[in-house]
Amino acid sequence: MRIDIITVLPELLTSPFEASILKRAIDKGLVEVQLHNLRDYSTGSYNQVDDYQFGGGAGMVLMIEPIDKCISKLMAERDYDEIIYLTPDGKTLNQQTANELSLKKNIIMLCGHYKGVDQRVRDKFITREISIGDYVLSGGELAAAVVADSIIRLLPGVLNDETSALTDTFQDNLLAPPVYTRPSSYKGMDVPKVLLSGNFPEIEKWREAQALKRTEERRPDLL
Ligand code: 6GU
Repeated sequence: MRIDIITVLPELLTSPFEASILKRAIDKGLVEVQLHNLRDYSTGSYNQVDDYQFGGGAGMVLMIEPIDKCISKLMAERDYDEIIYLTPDGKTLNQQTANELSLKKNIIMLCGHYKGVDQRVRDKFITREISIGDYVLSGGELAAAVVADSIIRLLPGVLNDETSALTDTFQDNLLAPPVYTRPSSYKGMDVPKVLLSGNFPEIEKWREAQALKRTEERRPDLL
């Protein structure tokens, strides 16, 4: 898979891909992530990528021309399955969308900024608009990192234990059960006995019951 991210703040998007699971996925060649600085595609005199909105009103709008130049250059190099615009008025990201996107080959992500992008960019290029929740961020960069992380960890070979994404919270619309590690007793706090029993059918039954209980208590909307 290849992910191209178009942004006015590439420096906000370097560290997420330079550590831990995402770095390993890139090092193993399972995914390629390329950052594109929109300013490199500006046309005007002083690297301009945004301008005042027609009709008046506060806030700058990302201009169509640099975005068109950047996206058109990428599209001339390969076919893209999705061109995603990160925006608080998009569809809220969930595990199903992450699963779907993890099956794609080439994806462009465009990070919004200020008041957003010229609507004509959305009309002409964008295949999907994604938000990461009902709150406002300063720009789409952190959202792009979240979406990329949710996709990349699902690619075959990225997680150590291939099955572990299958037991994630949300993969079956249930929250994950509690987990424990050594010591089995700490300052009077004991690990549930069943987990130490070695009785795997019983352990599985306990985990399912705990997952259901947790979901009923915390996220009844998922049931
Ligand atoms: Cl994708 N962008 C911005 N600016 N704010 C957000 C968001 C995206 N998702 C939630 N809040």
